[in-house]
Amino acid sequence: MSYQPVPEDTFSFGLWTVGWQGRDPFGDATRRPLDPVEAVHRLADLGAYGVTFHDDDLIPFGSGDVAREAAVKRFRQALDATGLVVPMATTNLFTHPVFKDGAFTANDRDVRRYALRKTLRNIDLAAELGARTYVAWGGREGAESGAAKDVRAALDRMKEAFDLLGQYVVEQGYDLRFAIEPKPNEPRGDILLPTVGHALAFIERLERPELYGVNPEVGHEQMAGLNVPHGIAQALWAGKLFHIDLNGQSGAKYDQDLRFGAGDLRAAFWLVDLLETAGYDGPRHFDFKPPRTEDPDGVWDSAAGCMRTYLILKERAAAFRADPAVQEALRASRLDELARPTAEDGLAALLADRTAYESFDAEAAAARGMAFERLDQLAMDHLLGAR
Ligand SMILES: [Mn+2]
Repeated sequence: MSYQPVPEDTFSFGLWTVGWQGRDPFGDATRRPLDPVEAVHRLADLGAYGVTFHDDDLIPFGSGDVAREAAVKRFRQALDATGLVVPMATTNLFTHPVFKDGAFTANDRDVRRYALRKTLRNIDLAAELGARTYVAWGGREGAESGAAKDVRAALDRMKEAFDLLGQYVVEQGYDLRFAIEPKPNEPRGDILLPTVGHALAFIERLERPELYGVNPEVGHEQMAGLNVPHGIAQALWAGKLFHIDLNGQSGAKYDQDLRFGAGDLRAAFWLVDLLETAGYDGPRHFDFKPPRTEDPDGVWDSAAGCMRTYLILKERAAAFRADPAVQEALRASRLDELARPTAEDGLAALLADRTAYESFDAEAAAARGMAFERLDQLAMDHLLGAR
């Protein structure tokens, strides 16, 4: 197997990923700026199919209309030349100091109105470039101290913002859905909608819930100590996995944005297994940061590594599922029983069934082993290439 990515693999990258200059809270940039046009060409050469952007990645903050049109024109020419598509776009509502207290939930009303207009403007560009998903990461929607944010009022303002954005895409006739990206903390001490579960519950309070899903990021869930494949599975179960940010993270610490598969490799294996078997048909989008130790060659090695690891894990997961010993082990662990409804005979039949309670032998059932260790070792054997 060559593990050479092709456009059919639907791998996409943000301009801000390969374009990250390595500036962190303790150190200056270690790399020169990357021209978005060069990024498009290099990603196409590596086998990616799509490129995504924040408005400010493509059009520097504060650009006038002429500079804006020129930047978009060059970008569009690069897309046409390479065949790369723009599956998703998003708004930068966190870098400029005006967003220091957030955007849609900033205490200052004029900042909130500005944030909405900035987003609406980029939604027009996203639609123009053919994007089908608009991601919203509320990077600074949060607080460092208790009285600074009335969370219930802030959630009212968040709902107001998303309802207005939804009204706009409907009125414009855009074929665009929103994907809310949860993150528990960083850069704010605590961020609103911190996990997939919070975001899913929030979406159900919106006026047009069908327009909104989630964009979970591997590392963000792990920062909260959560099991990523479980969170993604619930999003899929709810029909809400509109997009995904793949990267790597080593446990609950700062947002590392490692290349995909670095960090928790087991979680990456189960995540690929899930995405490839559950019918997820969106882009495989990488939101990572090539470490600031890397020169430009290292940046492209890091990007290529994201895709290569995904393809290796996809092959290993498929081999795991196809292995007769695994299928037998899955039966021994009674996964087929879990797939069967608990009371398809109905409530009355359940109440009438004496074997369900009166004569149920709890001690015998308790004595049955689940055989999960044998099953998991088979997975490890496949992951490590030993089967
Ligand atoms: Mn991240």
